[in-house]
Amino acid sequence: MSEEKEKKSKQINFRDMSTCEATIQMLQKAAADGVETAFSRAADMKPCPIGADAACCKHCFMGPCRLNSKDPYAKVGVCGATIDTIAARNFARSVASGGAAHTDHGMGILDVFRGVVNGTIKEFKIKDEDKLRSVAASIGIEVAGRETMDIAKDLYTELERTYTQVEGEIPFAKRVPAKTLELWRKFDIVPRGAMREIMEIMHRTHMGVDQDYENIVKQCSRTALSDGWGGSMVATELSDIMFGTPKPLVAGVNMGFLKEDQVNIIVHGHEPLLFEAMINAANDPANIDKAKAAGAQGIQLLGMCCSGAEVLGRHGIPHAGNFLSTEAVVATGAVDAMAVDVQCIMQALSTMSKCYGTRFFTTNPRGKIDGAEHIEFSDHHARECTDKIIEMAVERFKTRPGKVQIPQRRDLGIHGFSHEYVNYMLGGTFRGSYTPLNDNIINGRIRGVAGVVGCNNPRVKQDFAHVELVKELIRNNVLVVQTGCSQIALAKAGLMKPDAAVLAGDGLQEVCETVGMPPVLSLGSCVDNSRILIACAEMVRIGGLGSSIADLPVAGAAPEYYSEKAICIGQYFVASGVYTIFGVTFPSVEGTKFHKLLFEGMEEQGFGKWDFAVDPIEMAHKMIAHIDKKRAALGIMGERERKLFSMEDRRA
Ligand code: XCC
Repeated sequence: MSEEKEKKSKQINFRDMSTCEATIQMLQKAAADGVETAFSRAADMKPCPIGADAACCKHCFMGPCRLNSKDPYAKVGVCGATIDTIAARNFARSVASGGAAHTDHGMGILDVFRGVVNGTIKEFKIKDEDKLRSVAASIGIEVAGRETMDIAKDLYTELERTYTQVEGEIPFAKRVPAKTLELWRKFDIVPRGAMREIMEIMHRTHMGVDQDYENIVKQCSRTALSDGWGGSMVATELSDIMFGTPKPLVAGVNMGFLKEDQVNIIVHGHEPLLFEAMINAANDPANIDKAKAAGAQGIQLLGMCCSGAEVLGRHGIPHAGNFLSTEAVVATGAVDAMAVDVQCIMQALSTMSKCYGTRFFTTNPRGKIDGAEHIEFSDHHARECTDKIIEMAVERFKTRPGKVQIPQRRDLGIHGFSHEYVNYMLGGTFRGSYTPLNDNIINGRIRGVAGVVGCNNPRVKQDFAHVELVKELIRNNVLVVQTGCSQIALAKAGLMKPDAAVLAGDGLQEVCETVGMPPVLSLGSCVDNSRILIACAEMVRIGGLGSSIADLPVAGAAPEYYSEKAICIGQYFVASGVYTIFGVTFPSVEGTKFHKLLFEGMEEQGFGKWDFAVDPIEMAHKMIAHIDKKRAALGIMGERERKLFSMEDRRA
C-alpha cells in the first residue's frame, strides 16, 4: 500500500468498525504491517450515492444514465426509463445474480448426487437414508417397501426439474402451504425451473423489454422463489442426505482455534463438497504423518463464512470467523493454507496471503483469482485436490515465519439445529412435532419467531447490529433462528449456549429451560435459509397460527447485508409472506412507486413486506410490532398462561 494510504490506515480506530475482538487485534496488526483490508479500503472509498439509491442505469450504452434521488421524477433516462423502471431493473438483476449463486451451488450438489446415485462418485455416499425417504415422500415419490437407491434415482430425476423445467411448478412447490401457493398461482409467480426464471429476468431487464415496475417485481418474486423453494432447498436437502442432517453439538467459533503447533488450513466459500473432502483428507493417517514429519502436532481444519457454517453444525469443525474476518485471520500468520471455492471470497485475499506467506488456493473452475494458485477440485477425484492442498500447507508450516500471533478467543456454543431436530427436540421421538412451539406461541410465552441472517458489511460496525438486534428480540420473548455470518456473530457473543436463556424474557426463558435449548438457534449456511421456509410451512400445517405463511407471527432481518444473495433471500421471504427488514442501505428511493410496492403494496396483495432500519433496536421493535400485528389478527394477544407443555391439555 502507498505511504499515504498506510498513514491513513494506521489512523483508523478499528474499534469503531468491529465488535469482534480477535478481528480488531488482527486489523491493527495488518495496519501496523502496512497491509490494507476491506475496512481500510471502505474508509478510503465513499459509496457512490447515485448507485446506492439504485438511481443509476447502466444496462445499455446510451448511458450510464443518472437520476436524482432527491427529485426522482424530474428526469428519465435517455430511453425514457423512469426511476421506477430503473430501480426495479437494478433490483431484479441483484435477485438474478443472488438466485443464480444459490441455485448454481445447489446444482453442484445435485451433480454429486447424480454421481453417487449412478455409482461414478465414490468419495461421497448416502449418509442419511431417513432423510432421503422423507424428502422423497414430501414431493410425492413412493417410498414404502422400496430400495434406497431406487428412491434416490427418482429423487434425482424429480429434483433436476428444479433447474431445468420449462413449464409447470417446481417439485418443492408441493411443500408450500395451500393458501400461500394459491396466492402465488393467482399472481402467476409459482416458479418453473430456476434456469428459465433467471434467463427470463435477464431478458426482461434488457433495454426495451419490461418497463413496468410491477411486472418486473413479479418476476423478481418468481425468480427468488425458485431459489428459496428451489435451488437453495435442493442444496440443503441433498447435503443433509449425503453428508448428514445436523444435530446439535458443542462447537467452537473464533480465531483462537488456530493452533500454533499444527498445520492450520482454512476452507472458505460456500459449497460443502470441498470441505467434506478436506475433512476426509485431514483425517487420513498418511496426511497426518506428513504433518508430523514436518514437526507439527497434526492438522487443524477451520471453516469461514458459509462453508464453515455448514460443517460447524454438521461435524463440529471449528469456525474461524465471518465474512469481515476472512482477511484479518490471514494476518495471524498462522494460516498455512486457505482453500476457497465460490462466493464471498474477497479478491484481496490473494494479495493478503502473499503478505503473510499463506498458501492461497482457488479450487473451483467457476472461481479463479488472479494471483492465486488454482488446484481444481473434481467431484470424481476429490482427494487429488485436497491431498495436494494439505501437502502445500505442510510445506508452508515447515517454512512458517517464526512469529505468529493468534488472538486467544474461543467461543463455545451449540450448533446444528435442523428442521428435523427441532421437530424431535420439541416433541420427542414418538410425537415429534412443532405442536409445542405453536402452543407456546399461542399461549404467549413465545411472542413469535425471527430469522436473523446474512452478512457483514464494512459500511457498518462488524457484528454490532446482529448482536444488539438479537439480544433485543430475545429479551422480548422472540425466539431467534439464524444462518450464515449472522449466526457466527451471535456465536462469538456467546448467545448459542443454553445459559444465554437468562438474557431472554421470562416466557422464552421458561421454554428454553424446559427444553434445554438456547434462545438463538443456529441452522447453518445461507442456502439453509430454506430450513426456515420449511419451519414456517410446518408451523402453518400444525395449525392454530393461520392458514398461510403471511398469517404467522414471524419476521426476518439481515441487518448487515452486503451481498446480492441477501436481496434474493429477502425477496423470497417477502414473496413467501414474511415481513423482512434490512439494514445498511436499501437499493430504492423512498417515495417512489417501486419503493412503495416493496414496502407496502406487496403486503396489501397478501405477501410479506420489505422494511428498512439502520439502528438494531429500532429494527427489533419494527419486527416486534409486525409480530404483534399478526398476533392481534390471530386473536392471540391476550394474557399469558403460566402452564408449560401441559400433556393434559394436549390429550384434551
Ligand atoms: Fe456471509 Fe454466505 Fe453473506 Fe457471504 S453471503 S457474507 S452471510 S458467507 Ni450468504
